[in-house]
Amino acid sequence: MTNNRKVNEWVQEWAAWCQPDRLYWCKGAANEWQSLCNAMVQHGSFIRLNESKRPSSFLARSDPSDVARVESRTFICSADQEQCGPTNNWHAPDEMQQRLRKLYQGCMKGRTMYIIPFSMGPVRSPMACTGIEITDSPYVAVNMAIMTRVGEEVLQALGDRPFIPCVHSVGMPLSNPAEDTPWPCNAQEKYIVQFPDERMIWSYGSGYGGNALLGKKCFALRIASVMARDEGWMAEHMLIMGVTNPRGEKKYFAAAFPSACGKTNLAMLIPTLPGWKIETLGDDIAWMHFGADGRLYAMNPEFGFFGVAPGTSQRSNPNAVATIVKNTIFTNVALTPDGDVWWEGLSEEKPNRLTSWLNQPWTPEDKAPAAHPNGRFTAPLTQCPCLDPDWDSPQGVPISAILFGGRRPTVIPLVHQAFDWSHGVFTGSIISSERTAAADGTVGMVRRDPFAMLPFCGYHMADYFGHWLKIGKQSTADKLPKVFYVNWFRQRNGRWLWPGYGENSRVLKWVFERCDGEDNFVRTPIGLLPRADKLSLDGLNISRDDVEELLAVRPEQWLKEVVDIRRFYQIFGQRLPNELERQLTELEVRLQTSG
Ligand code: O2Y
Ligand code: MN
Repeated sequence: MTNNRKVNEWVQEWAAWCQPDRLYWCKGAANEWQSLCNAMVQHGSFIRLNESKRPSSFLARSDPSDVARVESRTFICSADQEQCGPTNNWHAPDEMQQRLRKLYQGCMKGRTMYIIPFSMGPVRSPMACTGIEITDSPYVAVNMAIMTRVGEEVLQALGDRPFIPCVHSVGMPLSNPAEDTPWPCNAQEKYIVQFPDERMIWSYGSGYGGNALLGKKCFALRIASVMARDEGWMAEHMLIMGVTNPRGEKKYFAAAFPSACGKTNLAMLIPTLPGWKIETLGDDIAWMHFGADGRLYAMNPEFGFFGVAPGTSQRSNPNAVATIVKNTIFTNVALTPDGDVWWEGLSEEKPNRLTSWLNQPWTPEDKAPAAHPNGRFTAPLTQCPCLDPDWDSPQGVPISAILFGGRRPTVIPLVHQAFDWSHGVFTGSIISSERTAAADGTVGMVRRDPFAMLPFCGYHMADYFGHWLKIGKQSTADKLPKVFYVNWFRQRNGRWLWPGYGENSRVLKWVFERCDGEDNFVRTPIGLLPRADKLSLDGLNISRDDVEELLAVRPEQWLKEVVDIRRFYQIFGQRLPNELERQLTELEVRLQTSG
């Protein structure tokens, strides 16, 4: 209970409607987390991992039908359908509320309702916002306690101010506790619903990740993007990192890449370049506000990592491996005979005998993977060995560079810089990835994911482009972050041209030096590219030919790209800002008149 009358009334109203057997107010203490986890072990929802190998850590296996975010069941219910835009699913808010109210009635029978007061951002930071999630899932309660700042202090700091109400149910009421399953969910009906006008979130039927941990994509991106539009700040799908050069000079970068393009790896990168250092502030979400000095300051609203396990290894991301050594919840990965976890890519050699994420005996001969490709770890930020000293700063950190990127085997060079902010907004609006391997016959298809926000923007994407352009008018060019576009994934005949991982520090160095205004570039029709002698390649086994290809800008390929962008922009109709149309035409003219 709290002194905030609105909170109490809201909780009582929902308790009366959902009819849980009991209420539990989460206080956020370490012993509370342990006892909730113990109770889940007792119940069969968690397996405690071998204490001597992975202290205080647990494995959960989801229902096989509930393994990822479901975009088809994600809705933006704005009163005005036009506000939702062509890239989101819209539904009329009244009708959606009626439909969901019916589903929520009695949905928590036989269960506990957990009330989770949480802060996105450091409690009492001027950039932080408070949410309260009610849920009938203890899995959600213990994951939220890692991913956000939870507890009594949050309610005290809230006082009698408003909060973002977040309602979640797995949608499986119990008439008899013996009917429960380790991972309750509703196989028939799933809804992940944002109401941007009321600034509230209702989720039903799924217990997994972004569908259920409502502070993450639902609040910190979809609802926060609407708040940011209305209040003049930015809620972005971006990592935040500190970059220090050998002279000890430090800058902060933010970077947006579509889901599953290696943001966590970049955020925790160990540079191969001597004397350079990377420190992590966040791997997924950045909230950015202007400071009094006219610079953009970024803060990670989250408190933990919800990272993809498969592919995470000592080679790909040693800092992530060190982060998850204790106090970690693993979901949908494999279990080793000695009570530890394993997933594809963790080690080159596959263990002889495992229990798969489907709780089946598994051997290396099995065709299906032992871990689900979207298997996850939930681990505290504070356990990251390369955590930035300012990770918890209430004012955030000043951003010098924004990096956009995607997976493009051709056309897009390793790195280029936008001419200015508006051109940078154009580059963000055309982020794309190309399928290089797919079972569904879409290989070679370019998918646009503007600002990596396509599934996460809570309003009309064309208005969101307009918001970015407006942000650029709120400060001056010398104070705004410089904008870059990177592509680690360029190929020739199916062979990667760039080694990636720690070697990406070479590109970060060029970006750093660009921020200092160094004369290290050549001007091309698409932007500023590294002068070949100014990209540090010492000690890298790469041919001149490959470097040339990595930095090649081919007007004939780019003119085809222009056609594709023009087709993509058509979905926004008249609402597309004229400035982006102008940027596209100017690019076309520069390409036509080049060389
Ligand atoms: O499948 C899920 O629910 C997880 S989605 C996710 C989790 C952490 C960071 N990013 C993402 C994403 O989809 O971008
Ligand atoms: Mn993400």
